[in-house]
Amino acid sequence: MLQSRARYLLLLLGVQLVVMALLYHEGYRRRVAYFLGIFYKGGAPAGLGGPQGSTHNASLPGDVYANLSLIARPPLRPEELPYCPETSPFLGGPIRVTFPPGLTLEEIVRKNPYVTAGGRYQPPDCDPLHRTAVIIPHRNREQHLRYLLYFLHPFLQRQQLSYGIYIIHQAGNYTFNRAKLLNVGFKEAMKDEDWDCMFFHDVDLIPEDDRNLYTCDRFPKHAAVAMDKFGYKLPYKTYFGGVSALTPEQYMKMNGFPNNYWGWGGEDDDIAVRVALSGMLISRPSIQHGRYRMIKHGHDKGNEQNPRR
Ligand code: UD2
Ligand code: MN
Repeated sequence: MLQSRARYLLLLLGVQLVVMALLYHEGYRRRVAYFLGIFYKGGAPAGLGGPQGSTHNASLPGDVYANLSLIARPPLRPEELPYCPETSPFLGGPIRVTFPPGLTLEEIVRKNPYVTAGGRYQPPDCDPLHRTAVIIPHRNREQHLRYLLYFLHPFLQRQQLSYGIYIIHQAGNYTFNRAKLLNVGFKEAMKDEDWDCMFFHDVDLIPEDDRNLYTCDRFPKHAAVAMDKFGYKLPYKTYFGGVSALTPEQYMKMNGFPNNYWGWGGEDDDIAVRVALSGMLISRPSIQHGRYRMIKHGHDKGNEQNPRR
């Protein structure tokens, strides 16, 4: 009797040791992530409507700032933060895009308290799985820029990315060169940090669904697949304009973008040809997620149609 009791206790001790060894092996952060996972399993945090959320109605576009107040810094040191989950609990699906009148940069700063100088952000509550730089070619589009920043900051924060936004401004009045500005942006951003994904982003395109993830894929990604200006359809199969994303490796493999397209048009098709010539395919989000509104505009001075494209 005594012997079998001792054997039972020994077995219990053994099991305990194995469990402890496993937990140690997985590391502290994974353990915390596991417990947070249990916490989020019952649905997204209250009132949030994440992808598994019980209250979310995917057909109703929501306020892009709705979930941000739920993101808070826990009382942990940075190295103690758990990894961010594979799917962010802060996603809400379709976004309502309306342009607030009289919007100022100060208002955008006020609404995005965790963004630091240079348009940089780290999730305060978890260790991000992705680091994305957004490169925006720009000149004389101050109002469009304000609207884009107003939507893009909370959009990226909902995705729990580490990110930086780079505005690449062409000085002077000489003919505009979008693709060359994108090359400049790539080079400058990579001096700052080892980004794992670069988003090349027109200043006038507002994403309309936060499930359109600003992360890179196995192949160069064309993200702006469904724009209002093209009736929410792809205009043609090899179209690569508007918003696209490459890893630094993909960018190097295709030798970047052309520098010699001055003025409007053609550079996006050239980029698509470079992708194909370097033996890569184009990856795209679904037509439901890759939706964008283009802010209406006329032709810019200094970006006349390029006759030699
Ligand atoms: C289309 C493509 C765009 C590009 C362009 C041809 C869409 C939504 N986008 O844009 O990716 O291939 O054709 O060059 O179809 N910009 C300035 N200031 C200027 C001129 C241009 O900031 O004076 C920037 C800005 O980021 C703008 C982008 O360049 O969004 C493209 O220029 P656009 O918006 O005038 O051309 P669009 O809408 O025909
Ligand atoms: Mn445009």
